[in-house]
Amino acid sequence: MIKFFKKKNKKQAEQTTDKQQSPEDQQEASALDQSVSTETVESSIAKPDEIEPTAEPVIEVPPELLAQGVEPHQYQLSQQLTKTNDNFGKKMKHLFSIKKKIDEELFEELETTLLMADVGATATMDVIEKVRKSLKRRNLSDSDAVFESLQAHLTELAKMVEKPLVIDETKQPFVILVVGVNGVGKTTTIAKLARKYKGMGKKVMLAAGDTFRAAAVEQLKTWGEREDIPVMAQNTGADSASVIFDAMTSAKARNIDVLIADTAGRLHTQANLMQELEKISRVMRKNDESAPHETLIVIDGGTGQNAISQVREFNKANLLSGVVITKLDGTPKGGVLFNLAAEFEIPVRFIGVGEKSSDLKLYQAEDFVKAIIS
Ligand SMILES: Nc1nc2c(ncn2[C@@H]2O[C@H](COP(=O)(O)OP(=O)(O)OP(=O)(O)O)[C@@H](O)[C@H]2O)c(=O)[nH]1
Ligand SMILES: [Mg+2]
Repeated sequence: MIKFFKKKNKKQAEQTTDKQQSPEDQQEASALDQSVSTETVESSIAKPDEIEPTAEPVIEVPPELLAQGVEPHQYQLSQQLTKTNDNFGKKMKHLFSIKKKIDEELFEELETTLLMADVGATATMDVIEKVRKSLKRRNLSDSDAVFESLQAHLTELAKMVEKPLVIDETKQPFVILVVGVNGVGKTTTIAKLARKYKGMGKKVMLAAGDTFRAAAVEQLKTWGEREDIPVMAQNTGADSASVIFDAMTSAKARNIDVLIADTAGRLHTQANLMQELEKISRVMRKNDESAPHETLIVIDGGTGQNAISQVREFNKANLLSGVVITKLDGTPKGGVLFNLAAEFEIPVRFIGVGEKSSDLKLYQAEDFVKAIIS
């Protein structure tokens, strides 16, 4: 039975190019609908003893910083982004401490520091040009003014992509589709998001749309157990679009507020796998024509320039609505955020700063810039 649905799915999804539902589409949707009760298995939500719940970390700000008015969340973020700060903020501070006068050499050094932190050529040139102009306009000539101006213009750039994800409560469920290349942190980010929204009092469900590897389904189920969140899954090798479609139907029946769907990692250069993502979105629209309500691309913060080609390729069909940059705790190259901001207008929704489910931060431009250069 499931084979029949899969074949039908593929053929129809390839033929469907618009959002309107043809009689065949409706038939397919109803066929998928019927498969829910027979093919979908829900993971146990009992908490196994061996899994420790992730407690919220206690943040202790050193007294001297507390006295300077540093807030706990800002201190914590600086600690988490310390590698980028060492490679970026500290280098700049050092540069400005040894060079008090503004000259071409200072700008060159500045340019190198920005490029080394993966800020990217476009953003680097743009920011340096703006710093030069603003110093000239205000007739300033000491390097402290350069530092302040630099911070202001980087913040301006970072703010261009600051647009938090708002869960539209009229959508039930609000469906988040998570995509990206292999190993960037998609599944971990899903667990983090699930925890965040559950903590906000929402009813959350996960869909194991990565049907490629057996371990992928197990990984999501383990997170579900750990966070006490239901996971809708089918067998390895099942059609990813059908799994997500079925999960949407089930979520609707259970009044779930937020459904987050995992997908298999894929190289942005694999055209057939990229088309599969378009198919997933098309099939989701057969269930709810406004879905997915958010398509998040997960980018590994340490990827460098490759992040740009990943976003470009994944966005070819204009599917992306948000970005999550992960692993910023482990990279000195957090400047990639500015690179993405200068190249695309896609909002950065969250940043990942560790492996635990509590290690997800809402992206806030000012806090981010302060954490990496202060
Ligand atoms: N340090 C750190 N590690 C992270 C972060 N996010 C994810 N990871 C780690 O990155 C590795 C890959 O994470 P997954 O969530 O499995 O990545 P994925 O994109 O789902 O991988 P595939 O499904 O294989 O494509 C795991 O070891 C995670 O613990 C983060 O923000 N910081
Ligand atoms: Mg995964």
